Amino acid sequence: MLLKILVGFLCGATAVATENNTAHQGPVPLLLVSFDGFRADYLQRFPMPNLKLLYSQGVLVEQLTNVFITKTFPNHYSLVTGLYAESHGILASSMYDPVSHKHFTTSNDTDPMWWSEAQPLWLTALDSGYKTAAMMWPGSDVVNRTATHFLPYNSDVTFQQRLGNMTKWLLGNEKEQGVMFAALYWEEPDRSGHMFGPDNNTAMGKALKEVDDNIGLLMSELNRTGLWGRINVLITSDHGMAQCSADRLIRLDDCLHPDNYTQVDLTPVAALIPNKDPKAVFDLLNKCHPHMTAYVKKAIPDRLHYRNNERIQPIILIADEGWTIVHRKTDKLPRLGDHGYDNSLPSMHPFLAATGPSFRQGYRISSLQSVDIYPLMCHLLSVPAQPNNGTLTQARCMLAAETCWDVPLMVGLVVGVLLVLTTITFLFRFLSYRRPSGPRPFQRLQVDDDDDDPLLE
Ligand SMILES: *[C@@H]1O[C@H](CO)[C@@H](O)[C@H](O)[C@H]1NC(C)=O
Ligand SMILES: *[C@@H]1O[C@H](CO)[C@@H](O)[C@H](O)[C@H]1NC(C)=O
Ligand SMILES: *[C@@H]1O[C@H](CO)[C@@H](O)[C@H](O)[C@H]1NC(C)=O
Ligand SMILES: *[C@@H]1O[C@H](CO)[C@@H](O)[C@H](O)[C@H]1NC(C)=O
Ligand SMILES: *[C@@H]1O[C@H](CO)[C@@H](O)[C@H](O)[C@H]1NC(C)=O
Ligand SMILES: *[C@@H]1O[C@H](CO)[C@@H](O)[C@H](O)[C@H]1NC(C)=O
Ligand SMILES: *[C@@H]1O[C@H](CO)[C@@H](O)[C@H](O)[C@H]1NC(C)=O
Ligand SMILES: CC(=O)N[C@H]1CO[C@H](CO)[C@@H](O)[C@@H]1O
Ligand SMILES: [Zn+2]
Repeated sequence: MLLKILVGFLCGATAVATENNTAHQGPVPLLLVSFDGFRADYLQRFPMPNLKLLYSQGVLVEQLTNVFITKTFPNHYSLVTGLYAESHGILASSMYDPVSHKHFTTSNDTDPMWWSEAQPLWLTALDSGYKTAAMMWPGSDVVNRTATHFLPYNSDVTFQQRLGNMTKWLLGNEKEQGVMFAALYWEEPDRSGHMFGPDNNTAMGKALKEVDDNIGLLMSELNRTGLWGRINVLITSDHGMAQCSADRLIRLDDCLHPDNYTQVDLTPVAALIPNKDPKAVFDLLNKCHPHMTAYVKKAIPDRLHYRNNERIQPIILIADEGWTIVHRKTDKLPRLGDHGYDNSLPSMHPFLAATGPSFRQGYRISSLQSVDIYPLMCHLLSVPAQPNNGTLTQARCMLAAETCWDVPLMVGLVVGVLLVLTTITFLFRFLSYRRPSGPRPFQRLQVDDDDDDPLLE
């Protein structure tokens, strides 16, 4: 009976909340911004006033579980395809393709064959008849097919210049319609994280102040041009950053002469091709160091989703958090901060902030899979999603037009209300029992009308 009243009350609340559904107004432009290497806990460690203002008017996802390996290129392609690295084909910053015998590096990345195992959202949205733009996003300057607007990668182009061009593309002009989907990339705080290490508060404080200033610039530029509040904005990142140390080096040459394998990638995830006797090579690497795990390709754990692709080499070595793989005794620590490690590590996780007419205001969720952002973006743009590894199940809770119960909160509420009502009932019965006029047998307290309650089935 009590449950029925409660359910009735909740349904009423649902109806009120969904009354002003803006879905019929059609999609609004979407701007996706990535600040490379923005570790989730920077948000707690540094002030970030502009970013806080942005998500206070929208949604914050405190941690994104990104994809393995936790490097820039794989994760940026996952954000715009919703696929794990094994399914989109961008598996690392250094790759070798055994079919074409080609080599990929981040500075030689424009051969379309590397990118053609998946289709990024700026192309899918183009096929839906929209104009799109991709500014310096990995894969955006691939030669045989691009977004409507892009610029070839050039780290000398400032954030302000990237933003200025992007705003122009979003606005459009008499001749050219504005873009519906825009992706914007910026190198910080990744660059500072590598150089100084994420634990250096002085250096990271400075880098994050600059990032926050850039977010302020973005908000004021969108405001100035009348776009703020009319478009949806997502601010996110590809991965976090771990502190490295000269005391945490793994020297491969101590275990095995480098003549025994061909190296495709080195740290923190090494990709190696044994030259001969794969078993002997693997055994030596397997017992090489307590802070490094070796896998033959077929034994790479399912949860990493990093096995089913030609471009994954026969042996991979995964260093523990904060450890660096090098070759010789004389090799120095290459970077004070690094990423690429296991994607279950919180230090590898980025965040997501969202604001705009489609999003709830002042809402928070603790975590989301980064592959879920793609189906969310397709939903926002009403673009048919390509096959992907994400779902809308959790991400839809971020949307203003969706009703989505926070399960722990609702369970707490239901239990709380039941407790209060039960207490009142008992008190009432107890008091009437004590009244000399009508004492009642205690058995009457047992509730017997719950036979047809759907919630109890
Ligand atoms: C619904 O939203 C629109 C636009 O935000 C607003 O103009 C209108 O007053 C709202 N309607 C109700 C019933 O709240
Ligand atoms: C870039 O990679 C292609 C293969 O994809 C190769 O043919 C070419 O030589 C490489 N260029 C440089 C400068 O390494
Ligand atoms: C671009 O190149 C890829 C790989 O070579 C190919 O699969 C794809 O069809 C090409 N696309 C266009 C539009 O030419
Ligand atoms: C667009 O970027 C170029 C650099 O490629 C820069 O010179 C130009 O000023 C930018 N445009 C705007 C409007 O900011
Ligand atoms: C932190 O970074 C600053 C540069 O911003 C540098 O001067 C300082 O030595 C670094 N501190 C440590 C402990 O590495
Ligand atoms: C946008 O501009 C208006 C008027 O100048 C100002 O009141 C508002 O705070 C600005 N909003 C943002 C998010 O910058
Ligand atoms: C990810 O999605 C692709 C495309 O639908 C599919 O081929 C692949 O099996 C999926 N991976 C997992 C682990 O479900
Ligand atoms: C296991 C294995 O193949 N070891 C070889 C590694 O390379 C050195 C130097 O070329 C050889 O002497 C080892 O036999
Ligand atoms: Zn990096």
